Amino acid sequence: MNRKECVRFLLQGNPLEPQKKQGVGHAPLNIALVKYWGKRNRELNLPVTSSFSISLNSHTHTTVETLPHMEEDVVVLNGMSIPRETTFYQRVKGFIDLVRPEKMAFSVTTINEMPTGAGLASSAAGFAALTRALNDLFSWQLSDSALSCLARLGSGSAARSLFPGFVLWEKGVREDGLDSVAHSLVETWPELLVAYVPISSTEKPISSTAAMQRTVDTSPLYCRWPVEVEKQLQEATSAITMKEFDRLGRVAESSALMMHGTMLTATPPILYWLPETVSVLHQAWQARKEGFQVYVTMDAGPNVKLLFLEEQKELLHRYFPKAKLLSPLWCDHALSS
Ligand code: 2P0
Repeated sequence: MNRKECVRFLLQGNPLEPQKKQGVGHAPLNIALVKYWGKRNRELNLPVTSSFSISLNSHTHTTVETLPHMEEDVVVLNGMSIPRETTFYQRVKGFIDLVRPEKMAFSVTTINEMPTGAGLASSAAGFAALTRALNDLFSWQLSDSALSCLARLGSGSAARSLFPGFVLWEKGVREDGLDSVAHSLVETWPELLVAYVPISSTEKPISSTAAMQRTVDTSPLYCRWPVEVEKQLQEATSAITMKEFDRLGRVAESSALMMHGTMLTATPPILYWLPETVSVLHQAWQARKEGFQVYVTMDAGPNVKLLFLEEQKELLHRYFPKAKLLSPLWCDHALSS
């Protein structure tokens, strides 16, 4: 099954034309605690392993409208019109092509609550919000699982940004990927906090899509990745059920370091870290020795995210003066509107 066939299957019995002039959708950022790194099917963004994230109370808001007298889509991000030659424009257009009625152009207007300069701008929240906006515009009656499947076709990690709280994206086993969808866990943990240390917001030297592919294709360590992720997923969910913060922190930190380890051993090697990334890691390990139970995670970039408990919140700025707090999102009524 290719992307178009997959979408046709998901939309069976649903309107194939917009039912109103404008659709809106909202979706939260998410940070993976057990990372997604590697695809078993590149066209459908089917992952090699399941992954596990926490959604954050910082949203992307998207509005989609039909453009009756125009031939080309218009894409606006944070008030700036995006040129059609950019990868961003082409990815948005490519996603709309999957559901586009013949000769219909759209405008897509997106606002990120998180400033783009923070280096946390995410395709996950972007494609999840766009999926919800299209769902609204076309008045589809799709389940959250079907929406997660659809969002995944835009960007893998978008499958997780449809949901609040702790979210598990099941890798699935089907070739068509219809079982590769995410869902929230019932457990919440309101005392768990997240922060990030901004280090650089310049464009990545290599996209995460390309970096994970190179890692799968060339890292001699990658064969170990699926085995370790399986153990990490068990450990993370068990730590959450038992409310054992150190266990959760250790597994999240280990997942991030292992992911960067596989990249470092790719050919040519991939290193997103900057000198300051290493300094923040050392600061976190020193802070732990001194009693601040703080753990780090990093994505495909140099910025460091921190995990810690509310009861130690006052230690955050003592150890990390530049850190900015990001509250997790435990439930969000706006998401299902
Ligand atoms: C994650 N990342 O689990 C991992 C950890 C970055 C590091 O998912 O090719 O933008 O669109 O499926 O989802 C970023 O990769 O990649 C990502 P595509 P995506 O959050």
